[in-house]
Amino acid sequence: MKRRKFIKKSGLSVGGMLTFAQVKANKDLFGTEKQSIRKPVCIATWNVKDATQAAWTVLKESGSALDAVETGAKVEEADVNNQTVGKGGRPDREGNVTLDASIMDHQGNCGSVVFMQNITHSISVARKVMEDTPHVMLAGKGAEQFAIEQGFEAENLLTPKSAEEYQKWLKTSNYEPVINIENHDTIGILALDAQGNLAGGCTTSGMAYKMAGRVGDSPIIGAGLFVDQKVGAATATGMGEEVVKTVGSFLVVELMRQGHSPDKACQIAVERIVENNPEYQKIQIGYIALDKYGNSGAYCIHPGFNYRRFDTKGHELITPRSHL
Ligand code: SD4
Repeated sequence: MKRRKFIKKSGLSVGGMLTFAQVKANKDLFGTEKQSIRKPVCIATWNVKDATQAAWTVLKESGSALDAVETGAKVEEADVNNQTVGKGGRPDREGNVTLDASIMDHQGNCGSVVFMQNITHSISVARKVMEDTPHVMLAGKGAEQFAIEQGFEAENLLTPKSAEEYQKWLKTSNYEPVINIENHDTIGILALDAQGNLAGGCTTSGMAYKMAGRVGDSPIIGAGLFVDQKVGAATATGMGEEVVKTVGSFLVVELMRQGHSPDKACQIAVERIVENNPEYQKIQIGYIALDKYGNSGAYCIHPGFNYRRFDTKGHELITPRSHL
């Protein structure tokens, strides 16, 4: 048998070394095995068990990753005890609750809303923008008007608890974002469904007492969220300005494309922020990532960040490594 033919048939290269193609298919740069695809799976920032469970319920009944992330995000948006997402979110410095959200599917379609008021389910409005408009992003009044036209109900999102805290805050009016506030923050959800499709969603009321009109990373495709079916998906929580400056979630996905594991990709992206920011100890950033094989990872600046994972083996709360 000719040498080249033999190599092709046996799958081995000279000296029994793996061919480049095999290395690419089966291992990342650090030798982690990737060939067995674990699906379905979903992960979410922070310990949002109910939200992740709701997403998982969709996935285990062969629902789509897109439906799963929307369903999961909606749980937190409706929960008035979560003061960082949807109804009950902390307001801006004018006392208005303003929401940012984004969603992205396995075909690279995406939609988002920024600085939207009076509509609880911003993730669903983002999905409508993706599916029913020629645009990617709608802002402020335009987003709200579009939502109402689509049948969403307008309601006051400022709950008595958030209003009371805001009144207390007005006495000092200091803008000092709290690290790991309530250990429960912006919700980013990533899913890989039984069909092998990836999707992601991210929803938030943004940084408490931000300037009116401020938009964070969560609705910015590539910053707070990115999905690439050929590689994986990533989402962010924490100080959005730093995530926007480094196009964080896109960076995490590109690092996975280069062969880094989800953990390592998140680490490098966090370190990019740390290197550029002498004040990094004052902020928290957490990334989570899911590759197309169902492997997940995360990294953050401060301890205290975690993420919830559901897959066919059950669910767990994972505490990632941190820079500090
Ligand atoms: C933002 N990343 O608006 C969001 C908020 C957040 O921890 O995650 N806070 O910047």
